[in-house]
Order: sequence, then C-alpha cells, then structure tokens
Amino acid sequence: MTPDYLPFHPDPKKPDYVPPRGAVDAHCHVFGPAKTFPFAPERKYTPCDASKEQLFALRDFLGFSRNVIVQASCHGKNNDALLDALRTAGDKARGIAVVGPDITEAELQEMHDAGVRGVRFNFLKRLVDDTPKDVFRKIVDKIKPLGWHVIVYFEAEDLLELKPFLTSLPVTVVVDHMGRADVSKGIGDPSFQAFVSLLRDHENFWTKVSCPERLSVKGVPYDDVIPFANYLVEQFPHRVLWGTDWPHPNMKSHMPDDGFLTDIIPMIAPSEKQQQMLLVENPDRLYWAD
Ligand code: 0GY
Repeated sequence: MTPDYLPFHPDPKKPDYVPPRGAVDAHCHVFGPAKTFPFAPERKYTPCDASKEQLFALRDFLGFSRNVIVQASCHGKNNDALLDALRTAGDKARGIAVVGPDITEAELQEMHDAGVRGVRFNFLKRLVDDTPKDVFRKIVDKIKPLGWHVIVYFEAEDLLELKPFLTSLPVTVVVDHMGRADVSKGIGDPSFQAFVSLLRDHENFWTKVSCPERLSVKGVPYDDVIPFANYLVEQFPHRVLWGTDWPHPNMKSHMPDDGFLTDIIPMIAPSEKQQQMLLVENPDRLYWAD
C-alpha cells in the first residue's frame, strides 16, 4: 500500500435516508484482491484491497440496489477484477472499463456481455500518463457501435483546453465529480459557469454530483459542496448521476463515512422526483436500457 494511503471506512453509519427501490450507486470501484488481480505496473498509487464482496455488502447496507463499477487507474487497462465483479453481480451491476486503441471487437463484445457500457478517459496527471487525443478518438470509434458512452475525469482548470476535444465526441459524455469544481469560489464564478455551459450547450453531457469529500475545502459536513451539487440537479435533472466513490482512493485529509455521504442525497436532490431521476431513472437509461 502507498505509505500515506487511507483505507476505506471500517464501520459506516446506517444512513437515515432510505434510497428509492432500484437505486444505483453509479461510481464505485473494486481493488484487487491483489493476490488474484494484481495492480498495474504503471499505477501511480497502491490501494488497499477492496473486494467485490465488500462492495456488494456495502451496497446492501446503504440501501442501494445496484452499482456502476468504474475501472480505477491502479488497475490500468487490465479489467479482470472489474469483469469478475460484474459477472458475480449479474444484473445488479454495470461497468466502465479502461481500454487501449488496439482493443478488438471480440474483446469489447465480451466486456459488453459482462455488463460494461462505457470507457473512462482519465486526464488527471497525478493518476495517469498523458494519452494523445487521437488514441481516445480511435477508442471512441470502436465503442460507439456498441452504444457505449465515455466517462471523463479532469481538473476544473483543464476544461478550457479539453473542451474542443470533449465536445467533438459523438457519444454521451459523463463528467466525473462535477468537473472537480473549485467550491471556494461561488456558483456564479466563471470557472463553475464554464462547466455549467458545457452541460447547457451540449445535451450529450451528463455529470456525477459525487465526491463532496474530495471537493470540500471546509471538510465534514461538506456544506460548501452541497449548493453546487444541488444547482446541477436543479438545472439538469435528467443528466445527473450519484455515487459513493467507495473505496475512496487517494483521500488524504480524511476517510468519508459512506452512510453520511448517503444522507447528503436529499440535500442535493430535495424532491422525491429528483431523487428518483438521480438514483433510478437516469442510471437506468444510461446503463440498463438493454
Ligand atoms: C475516483 C477518484 C480518484 C481515483 C481514480 O482511477 C482512479 O484511480 O479515479 C482520485 O484519486 O481522485 O473517482 O475514484
């Protein structure tokens, strides 16, 4: 394990909030176990093991019905742990893989059969080496026929540079963690409004109103992040997803309590209708349509 790596919360609280039937935790990971699924040699961090069994137990404990499991950078382009978890979960999970440009149609079909519905493009320099845009374009050409979408993870300050590329993609694009909004600035600040414009001007863009624990400057109870997430839910109710981000890789300041994170949902999405869209209808459309 990376020396200052924080393991996930050992004993989260039982949430007071009860998610609606069919609710989806649309951003979480499985790590290893390294004995069976070794981490990638090119990884930038080594996490603690976070197994499929632990993820599914947390899903049930928090009151969710389903997961979207996202391939994390510590497993590189080897999706074996993800595929294994998806095959165990059956219809209770879908996945997001990380692939290279040489992936074959047969390999993609095998992933699709296991429940993969998209790929992730990670632009965080602390997590991955730079990938040329042409490589990403090649991958998009290959996944588009399957009806898959792209998940993108970038820092707020990189949006301007990435925007021409992102908006040229001919598929649905889901931006992780609210584009990593700088919540020390207000909702009206040009940096956040640039992200809002991305969603307003491009109907194929969605976002995850996730990771208050990463974005918060003030820390628990993440009051400084809630208005940003709520704003996005109000503005784009049909194009938002929510996830725990368990097991919370690379948290440095503290480890969030997943039960507490779940209790934030009604503050982000106050009405039952908003909660239904955020947790059930939106992920259903994107991940369980076929
Ligand atoms: C997240 C966030 C992080 C890590 C990864 O792929 C990853 O390793 O996504 C992070 O360190 O911000 O979404 O899990």
